[in-house]
Amino acid sequence: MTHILVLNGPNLGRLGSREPEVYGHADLADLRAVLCADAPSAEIDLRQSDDESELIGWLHEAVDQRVPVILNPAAFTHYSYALRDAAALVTTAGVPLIEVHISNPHSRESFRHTSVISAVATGVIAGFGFDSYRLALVQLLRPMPALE
Ligand code: CA2
Repeated sequence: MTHILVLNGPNLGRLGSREPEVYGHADLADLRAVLCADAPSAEIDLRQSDDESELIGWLHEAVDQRVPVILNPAAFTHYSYALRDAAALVTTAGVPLIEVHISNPHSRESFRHTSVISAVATGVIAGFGFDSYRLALVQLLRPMPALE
């Protein structure tokens, strides 16, 4: 069974409770249900932490177990070099890591326009609500074409 880690950073555990105009009304339990319904034959392992070191530990786990990652780094996106280094460990090991955002950070405050993660991610999907995660999942489940 394909195992996929869906990692969520700080404050995303509060989804559904505030700022619905930006983040919608659904919470992480709803997101887990949507992703599991999209990919019934995959093991969707959705986690959230407000703690940078816990997120880094989960990325180390992804490297060691070679598990593809969908990562919403939340505010750590914009300044955490430690999370960036851990994300780079994943992708340099040849394991895909897709950075996702519910909102489009580029249409918001200027501090959100910088991602220290994007340059080491396999790809980035932002601005489509929970569909950002669903699109990332589709991509991770696609058979990978052989490189020329
Ligand atoms: O759009 C995204 O997914 C973000 O990663 C969300 C982060 C934000 O810092 C990034 O710039 C973009 C913030 C998550 C905060 O989550 C909340 C949840 C409920 C209510 C308020 C905030």
